[in-house]
Amino acid sequence: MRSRTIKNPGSLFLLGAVFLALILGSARAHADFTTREDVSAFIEEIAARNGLDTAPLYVALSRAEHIPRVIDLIKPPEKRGVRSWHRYRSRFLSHTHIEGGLQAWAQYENELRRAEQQYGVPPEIILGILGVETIYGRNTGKFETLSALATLAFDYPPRAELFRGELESLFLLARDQKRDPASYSGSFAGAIGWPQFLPSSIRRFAVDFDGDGKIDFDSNAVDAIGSIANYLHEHGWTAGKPVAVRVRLAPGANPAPLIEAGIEPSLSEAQLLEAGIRPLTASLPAAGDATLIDLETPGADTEYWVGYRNFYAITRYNRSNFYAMAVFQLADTLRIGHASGSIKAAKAKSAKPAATRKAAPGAKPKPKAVPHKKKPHKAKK
Ligand SMILES: [Ca+2]
Repeated sequence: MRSRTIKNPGSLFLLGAVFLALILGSARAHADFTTREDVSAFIEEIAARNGLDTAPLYVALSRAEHIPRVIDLIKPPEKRGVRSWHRYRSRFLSHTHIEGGLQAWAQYENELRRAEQQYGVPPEIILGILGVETIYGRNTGKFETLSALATLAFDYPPRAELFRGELESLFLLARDQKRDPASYSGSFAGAIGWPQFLPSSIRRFAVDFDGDGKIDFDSNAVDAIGSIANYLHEHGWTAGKPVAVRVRLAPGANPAPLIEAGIEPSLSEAQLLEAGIRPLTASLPAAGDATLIDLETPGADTEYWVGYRNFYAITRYNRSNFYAMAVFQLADTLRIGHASGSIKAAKAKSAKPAATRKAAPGAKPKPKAVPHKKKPHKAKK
C-alpha cells in the first residue's frame, strides 16, 4: 500500500479540506445563542439587575460559540472509574510540580512572605494550590471563557443555574476591568488564569497584590499569590494551625459513621478516640473540630487522616478530599525542599508513599535547626 503512487493529488487535497472542515465544525459549532428565547431572557434579566446595556451583551453572546468538548468534559463519566488516591497523588507530586514549586518559591520569595504576613497563609500552601491548579501558570487552559460559560449556561441543564451565575459575573468582571468579555481564557469550566478562579471568585476574592492598579491572572504570578492567600483567609484559614494528620484505626474500628459526618469539621477529639481513631504520634493536635478523611486506593490499604479547619479551607477551593490532600502533600514536600535547599530532599520525601513515613506531616512544626545554604539568586532583571 505504501508504494502506491498518488494519481490524483487534487482529490486528496479536497478530501483533506473536507476532513478539516468536519473537525473544525465539530469542535466549534456556531450556535448563535442570541436567536434563542432563553438567551434573550437571560440578557434582559442580567441587564435589568445590574444596570447594563443590553446591546453589548447581545454582541458578545452573538460571538460566543457552543463548544461540544466543554459538554463532554463536564459530564460525569458514564462508567465511574475506580478512584485511586495513589494514582491521583502521583499526578501532582511529580518532578515537574516539585521542581517548579521550588523555583517559584525562590523567584517570588518576598511576595510569598508578604502574603503570609498579610493573610496568614504560608508560602508552601499558596504554591501547593498554584502547582496543583496550573503548574505555576504553565497550564492555565485554552478555552475561551465566554464561550465555555455560555455553552454550560445554556446547553447543559444540570448545571445551568451555577453557570448562568458565572456568565453574569463574567460580564460584570469585564465591565469592572474594562475588558472585552471574550478576552478571558481558562478551563472548560470557566476557571480563569494562574489561580483558576471562577469569575464570581475573582470579583469577591482577587486582589491586586503587586499594586499596579489591575488584577491580572493571565500572566501575573504576584496577583495570583495574593489572591489565593486572600481566598483561603476569607474561607477560614488560621495561621499556625495544623492542616491534617495521618491516623490509624484501632482493631475493629468502624470509620464509616465518621466519614459520613461529611467534609466540614464537626468531630471532637473525644469522638474520634472513642470511635477507634488513633494518632501515629503521642496525641492528636488540640486544634478544634475535625473531619475523618479516607483516601482509597484499589489493592492497597486505605489511608486515614484527620483534617482540621485549615484542611476544610483548602476544600473551599475544590470540594474534594483528594484535591486538598494533594495540595497539602505537595506543600509539605516544597516546605522540606525549600528548608533544606535541596530538590533531592524534597523528592526523597515525596517518593516515599505516605504510609511508610513514621510521623504525619504537619503534626508538629519542625524547628529550623540547621541554617541552610542557599544557592545565590539569579541576578534580577
Ligand atoms: Ca496587579
